[in-house]
Amino acid sequence: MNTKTSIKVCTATVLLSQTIQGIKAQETSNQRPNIIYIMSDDHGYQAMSCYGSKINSTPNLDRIANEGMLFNNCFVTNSVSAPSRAVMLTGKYSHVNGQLDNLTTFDGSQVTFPKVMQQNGYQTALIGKWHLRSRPTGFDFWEILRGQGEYYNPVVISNKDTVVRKGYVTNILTDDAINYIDKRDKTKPFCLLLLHKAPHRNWMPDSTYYNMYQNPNFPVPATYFDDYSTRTAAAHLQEMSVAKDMNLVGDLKLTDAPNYPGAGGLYYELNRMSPNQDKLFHAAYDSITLNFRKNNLTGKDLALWKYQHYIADYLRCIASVDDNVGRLLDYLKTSGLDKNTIIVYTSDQGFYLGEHGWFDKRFMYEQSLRTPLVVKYPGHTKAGSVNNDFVMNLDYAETLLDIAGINPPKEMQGRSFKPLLENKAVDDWRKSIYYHYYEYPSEHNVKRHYGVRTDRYKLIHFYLDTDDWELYDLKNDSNEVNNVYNDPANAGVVRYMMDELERLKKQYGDNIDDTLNYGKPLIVNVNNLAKDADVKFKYPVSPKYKGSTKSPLTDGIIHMTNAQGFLRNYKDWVGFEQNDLDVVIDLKKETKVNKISARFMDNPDGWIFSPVKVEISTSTDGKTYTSLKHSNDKVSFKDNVLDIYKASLKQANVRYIKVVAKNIKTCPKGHPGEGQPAWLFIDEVIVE
Ligand SMILES: [Ca+2]
Ligand SMILES: [Ca+2]
Repeated sequence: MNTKTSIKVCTATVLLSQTIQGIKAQETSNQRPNIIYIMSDDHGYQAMSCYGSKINSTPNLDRIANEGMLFNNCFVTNSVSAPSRAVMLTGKYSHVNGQLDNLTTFDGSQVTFPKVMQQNGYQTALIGKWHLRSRPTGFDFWEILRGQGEYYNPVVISNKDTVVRKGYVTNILTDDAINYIDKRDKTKPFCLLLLHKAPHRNWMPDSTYYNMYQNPNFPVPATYFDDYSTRTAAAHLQEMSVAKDMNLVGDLKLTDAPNYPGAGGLYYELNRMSPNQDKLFHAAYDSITLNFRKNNLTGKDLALWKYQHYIADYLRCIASVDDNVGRLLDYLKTSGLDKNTIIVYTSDQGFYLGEHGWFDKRFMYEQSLRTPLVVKYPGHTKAGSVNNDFVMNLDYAETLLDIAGINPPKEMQGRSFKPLLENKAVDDWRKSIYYHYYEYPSEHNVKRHYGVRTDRYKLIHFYLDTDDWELYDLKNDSNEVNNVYNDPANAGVVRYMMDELERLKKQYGDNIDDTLNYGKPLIVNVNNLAKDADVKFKYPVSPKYKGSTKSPLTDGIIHMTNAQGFLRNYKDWVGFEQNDLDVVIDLKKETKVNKISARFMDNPDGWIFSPVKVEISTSTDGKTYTSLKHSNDKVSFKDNVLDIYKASLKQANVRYIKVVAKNIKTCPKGHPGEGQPAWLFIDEVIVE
């Protein structure tokens, strides 16, 4: 062999080995697929055509199902935004990851699936609604919406800056997702979380869709006028009724009443709009408003009008999500990425679209317990598959890690459903699911509860300030209108479900007794000498917040905050819309008094402000009043301030007590409700 040949052979070998290595590298990256996890906010499965929607069509979301798998029984562990997001990231129940409700701050130091992916060579990105308060961890790139996010010209926060972006939120987030994928490091697989704000309340559509669903006439759910006759207290006391709690201006966008209580929900968005966006909005909604005023609807007709217009806006927001998902799918196809990219589409929970007369979520009933889930897993899932196994948002972390070829951390509490995606039967798959909801007292007033669901039955326990059980036979009562817990015929079923509940509580380490102590007492009884006094207000109390007892200002019940910093339930407080508090309390006879205190709420997020001035005075004849010196203690909680004015008297003889508190009148400059009516809230004048 001469030298020349030898060199040639040698070069060929090097070339060959380089080529093999190249193929290997390519194969490795082929085996490690890209992941795009798309989650919208509050998208109920009833509004997806692949789930048999009777009210809309979602051709692009259906594409994911048609090319992949649709899950008929995907459940969440705690049906509300921030907790659901924390479960998705950590693969752990709320009582383990600490995010019990929307008000706590997520502990970002804990293990999440994006972090584990990052440590295993994935580039990770987060775009959209975060809602966990703490800064995102585990992402190479992130940009999030502020708080709940805005529909128009949203504020977008990233690790670099905070900017107001021009345009409509769903379009912006999709643009950014495509832009991210386009500019990513192409040597590594990526995992992108694209978290849409839509179709969250107050359902502001993109102007492109304003003309969809004109004169809406959607089928009305069979339970829209549900009277909850077999249900326990929780269903009766909720505040998420379309007829009662949905705001005609803030939610349903009547354009002629900017001072209507609750209008702020709408004006917050309108005030963000450019003149042209505002013009387009009014062009669409002014005529709806005119028609509404002309018809003067009341009772059932009004309730139905509200349903129709709620659903129309909700679906307009979803049309925009659907089109944008289509745009992303088209981009993946054009770029060839579709062959090795998993697409997940889901929602953070389900949503009531008029079932039981409701909007919102929270309850363990089907519409909010179940969430849509469609997954495209190219090369692994038979196109158009349907799965009926019980999967949960608890499983997402482990499933995605499994798909990426990474062993999930042992501490995660779900289970990978990759075998289900591969159309394999799994004999020991779970046959029941465990649920636990905590956010109470809070918005929508849904009591705390936990429960278990099997394919046939659902057992729910409402607790904390109540002790109520409900049982549903889902086979014979799919609408969940017959609570059969007390039917002796079901004693055996109840026993079986109780056992199953105990088993799951143990399995997931949920000690309910511990979580009972999670909040401080919600109400406290105090000795109030004014308990039987006559109370006269100079200016009217708002009919919306007039307290929940006969004489709320002097009933001896004061409201404490729980660990969430909530001084609510608002309904227990006495509220004044723009009015001052000017009250005379007549003890009906001269009484020795040592101390008088007045407790106010300061919660500017709820448009409730501390009084600008307080005067406490006493009298023996009801004519001549002596003004008292008082102290002012402000007690801060997470989101609320309790503002207590206290005057000491030292055994003075008193018959009449006058408390005057000046309302700030309008929300101050820079507040989202700038110029709108401000509220004054008081819960007790304590006379000791
Ligand atoms: Ca949500
Ligand atoms: Ca009270």
